[in-house]
Amino acid sequence: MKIHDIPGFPNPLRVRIALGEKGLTDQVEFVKVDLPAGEHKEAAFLAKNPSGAVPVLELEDGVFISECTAITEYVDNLDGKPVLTGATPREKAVIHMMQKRAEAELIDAVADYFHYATPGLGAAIEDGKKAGWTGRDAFGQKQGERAVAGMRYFDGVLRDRPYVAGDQFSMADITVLGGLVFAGFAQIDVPEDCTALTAWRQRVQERPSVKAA
Ligand code: GTS
Repeated sequence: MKIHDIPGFPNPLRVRIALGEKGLTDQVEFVKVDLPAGEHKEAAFLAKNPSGAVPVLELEDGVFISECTAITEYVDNLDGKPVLTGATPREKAVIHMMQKRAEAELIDAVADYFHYATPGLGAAIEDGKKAGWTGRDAFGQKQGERAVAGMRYFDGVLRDRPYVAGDQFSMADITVLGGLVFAGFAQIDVPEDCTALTAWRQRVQERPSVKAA
C-alpha cells in the first residue's frame, strides 16, 4: 500500500503513528505531496481525494481512502486484532466518540484558526479557499478559542483516566496528539494549568510509534 502525504504535518502524523503502532510502517511506500507548492489542489491529486487534503491511502487494487479515521480503521483491522479502534462494541463506540470530539474540538478547530486567522499555507493556496468570504478572520479567531476550550476539556478527561478513551492508548489519543502538534505549529499555547494534558503528552511522546513518526 501507498500513503500520499508529507512528513512532519499534523494529519499525516496521525496515520504514521497508527502505522507504527501496528508495526506496518515498513510495508508502506510513502509518496510525497508538495503541500507548500499546492500539489494537493491540482487535478491529479483531487482525483484521489476531492477534499484536497492529505493523507490518502492507496490500496493495491487502486482504491483511494482518505480521512485519518478511515485509514486508521483499515490498518488497525488488517490483522483482525484491532488495538487502536476498539475490539468490542462498547470500546468502538467510546473511541469513536472521543476521537470525533478530538477532531471537532481540537485538531479541526486549530486547522480553521491556522487557515482563516493566520496566513496559513500562503496566499497562493489559501486565497482560493477564502475567496468571496469576508467573515474569515472572526471565524478563525473563534475556532482558535474553541481549540483552547478543547484543550481544557481533554485536560479534564485526563485527570481521571490514563488515556483519552479509557485505560488503553487509542485512535482518540493519536488525534488529540495531532491537535497539540498542530497547535504548536499555529502558535496556540496549551494553557499552563492543563497539567494533566501536558503530563499525558509527555507520556505518549515516549511511545516508539510517536518518536518514529
Ligand atoms: N479530516 C482530514 C483527515 O482526517 O485526513 C483532515 C486532512 C487535512 O486537513 N490535512 C491537511 C491538508 O491536507 C494536512 S495538515 O496540515 O492538517 O497536516 N491541508 C491542505 C489544505 O490546503 O487545507
